[in-house]
Amino acid sequence: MQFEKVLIANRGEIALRIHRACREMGIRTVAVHSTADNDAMHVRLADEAVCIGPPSAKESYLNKAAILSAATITGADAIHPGYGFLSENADFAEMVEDHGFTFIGPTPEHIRMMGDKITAKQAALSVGLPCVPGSEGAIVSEEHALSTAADIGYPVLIKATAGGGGKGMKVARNADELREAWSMARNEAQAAFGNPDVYMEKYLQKPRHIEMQILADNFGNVVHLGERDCSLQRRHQKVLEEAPSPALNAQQREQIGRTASQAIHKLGYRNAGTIEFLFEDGHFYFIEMNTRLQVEHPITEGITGIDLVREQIRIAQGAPLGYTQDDVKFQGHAIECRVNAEDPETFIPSPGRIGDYHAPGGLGVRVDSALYAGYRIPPNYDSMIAKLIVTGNTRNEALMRLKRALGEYVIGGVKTTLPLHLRLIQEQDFVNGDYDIHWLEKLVAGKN
Ligand code: MV4
Repeated sequence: MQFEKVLIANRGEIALRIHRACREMGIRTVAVHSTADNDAMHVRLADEAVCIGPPSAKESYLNKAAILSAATITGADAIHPGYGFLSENADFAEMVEDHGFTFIGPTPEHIRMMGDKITAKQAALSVGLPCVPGSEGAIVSEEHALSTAADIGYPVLIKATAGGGGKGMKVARNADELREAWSMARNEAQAAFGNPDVYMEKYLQKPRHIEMQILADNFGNVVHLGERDCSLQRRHQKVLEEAPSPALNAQQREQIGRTASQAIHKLGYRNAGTIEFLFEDGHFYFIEMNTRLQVEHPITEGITGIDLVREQIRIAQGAPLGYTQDDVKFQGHAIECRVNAEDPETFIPSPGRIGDYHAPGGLGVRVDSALYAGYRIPPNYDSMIAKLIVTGNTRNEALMRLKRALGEYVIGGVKTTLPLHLRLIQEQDFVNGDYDIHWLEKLVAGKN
């Protein structure tokens, strides 16, 4: 089925990204927006726009009924959820389909399976993905916690099954710490997610975060689009991502790509997805799977030339992939900097009116942003205001280009994390590709 009209259930740069793919495919677009976003660029660019509620995300971009109503009154064929908001909400995906629209993404069953980190890990194990040693399912008692830790060895990590993204994790280095960590993790998980279930893994001390992008159609065809290294994070927020990972050799890359594709095939998964691994001492360990388009998808587009949103839409329309793994050619290196409206030292959000605005350009430079001069960044949403993506034939070329492009970027009127990026890319460890998941945290704290 060819879509004539797609509703974009998101805002900001990702709403523009989806709109652009639709436009190039001859598909009309419907924007939805809160009253805080009346002047937002995604509203201006779309063919139609529907106001779905007040500024608070809960009453607008998370308002399932309002979004479904907007799809109904505009006669949309399909809904693209973007990332964040309702993108990994299985109930929403189900409602979308129940109302006769196509959800541009995986099935509600796969979203649900991967949303619960215990069932995700059980599924991963069942399809041959290497996992971090740990509990088989939930930890049901303090005694169970202690006996499991004795089996796998300290340090251990307690994670919330409803968590993900680092919320509700507790490290324990001995039995005393574990007794405390177990009850604290349960209480926090109950408070944060309404689900107290936790599980346990061996705590890996210095891993990198490497994730595999995959695409799967409805006919069992699966390709992987290589890995992204997302180790540069602060408080579980990614700051800079690159592809390929400077830490992998060709054989490791080939092996994890094949393993990931086979797993996705066995799961019967469809559409775009990302398998997250920790990588330490030459070994991969599955941690989670993301069932959405990710913020950092442009670096994968940069090294493969494949338009991920276009592929998501084609797959949702029921088209076969039309190419095999051998047809996917990897070329060069890509780096993405997330630019946030935040103080670069304290990371306190800095919403407000954009004054001067000048985005960099030139060969190998891409800026995904919904900013414009005079735009007022509302205080109600995520502080990411732009992504600067550069590509080069080599990592060094990409780095030089990134430095050049960061220097050109002018965003007046608000504080941004551009200075943090300029500093980060001058660091010798970063230039050498020598970093783990804790490196940026230490740099920001002045401890490197
Ligand atoms: C881990 C880990 C060490 N060992 N699991 C944090 C976010 C969530 N997605 C998984 N996380 C981690 N899981 C084991 N067994 C360390 C982290 C972690 C982390 C992972 C990726 C990127 C940044 C991180 C920062 C702190 C901790």
